[in-house]
Amino acid sequence: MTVLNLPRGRTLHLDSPVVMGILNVTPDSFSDGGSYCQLDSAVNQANTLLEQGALIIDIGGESTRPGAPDVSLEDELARVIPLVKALREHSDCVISIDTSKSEVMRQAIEAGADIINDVRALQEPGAIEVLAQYPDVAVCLMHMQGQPRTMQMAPQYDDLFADINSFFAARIEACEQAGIQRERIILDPGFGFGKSLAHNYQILDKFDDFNQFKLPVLAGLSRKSMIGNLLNRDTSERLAGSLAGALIAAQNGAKIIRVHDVLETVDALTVWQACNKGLLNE
Ligand code: 7PM
Repeated sequence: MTVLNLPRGRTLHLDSPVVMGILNVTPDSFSDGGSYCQLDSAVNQANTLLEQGALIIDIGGESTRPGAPDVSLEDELARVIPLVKALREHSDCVISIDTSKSEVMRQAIEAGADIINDVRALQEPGAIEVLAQYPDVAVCLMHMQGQPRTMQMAPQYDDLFADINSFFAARIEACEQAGIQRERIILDPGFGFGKSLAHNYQILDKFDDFNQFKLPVLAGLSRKSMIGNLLNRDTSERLAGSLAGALIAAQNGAKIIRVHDVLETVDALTVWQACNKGLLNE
C-alpha cells in the first residue's frame, strides 16, 4: 500500500500507476511575468489535463532540455509562481514543479506546490535545506549523467543499473541526513538524461530493478528521442511509441507516468489495468 502524504492533509495513492500531465511554460508566453490572458490559458490547459485523468500537473520551464540555455532565476520565478498561485486558487489538484533552483522551490511551495520534481536531485545549493523545511512536500529525485548541455554526447556506463541505484542510495541518504524522510521520496532513472538509445531501452526493460528501494518510481519517456530516434518520428508523431513505452513502464513497476498526452495514456493504462486486476482478483 503506497501512499504519498502531501500538504494540507491530502494523499496520493500509488498502488496502481497514476498519470502526471506535463504543463510547459514557454519563455515567450511568460516572459513578461504572465499576463492575465496567458495565465488563464495555462490554467485552462491544466484543467483539461485534469479532466483527461491526470492526477498530478507538472509545471516546468524548459531549462532541463538537452542543449537548452540556462534560465535565470527571475525568468523562472516569473513563469512559474503566478501559475502555481492561479492554479491553486481554482483547484485542489496535486501540483508538481520541475525545477532545480532552491528559491523557485521555496516560492512554489509557499504558493501551494505539493511535489518538487528535480532533475538534479536536490544537488543545487540550498535545495535540500528548502525541502527539509516543508515536512509534507514530496520530492522526485532524478538520475542524470553529466549536465543538460552535454549529457547526450556519447554517454557511457560501466554498469548502468549499479550506477543509477548507487546514485539513488546516495541521494536518499543525503535527504535523510538533512531531515527529509524517505516516505517523501519518488525516484526516477531519467530517460534521456545522459543515456544512449540502448541505455534507455535497458532501463525500460528492467525498470523493476529500481523498486528495490520500496519507493515510488516515476517514468518520463513521453515523446522523447528514445521514441523518435527508434521510430524515425518527429515529436508530433510519437504518440503510439510513447503509449507503448508507458505500458511497458507500468508493467515493470512504474507508479507515476509523466506524459504530454494524458487522455490517451489514461485509456491505455485503463486497458492494461483491467487485465492486471483480473489476474490479481480471480
Ligand atoms: C527534451 C528532452 C525536451 C527532455 C524535454 C525533455 C523528465 C523530467 C523532463 C523526466 C522527471 C520533457 C523533458 N524530463 N522530470 N523533466 N523525469 N522527473 O520531456 O524524465 O519534458 S524535461
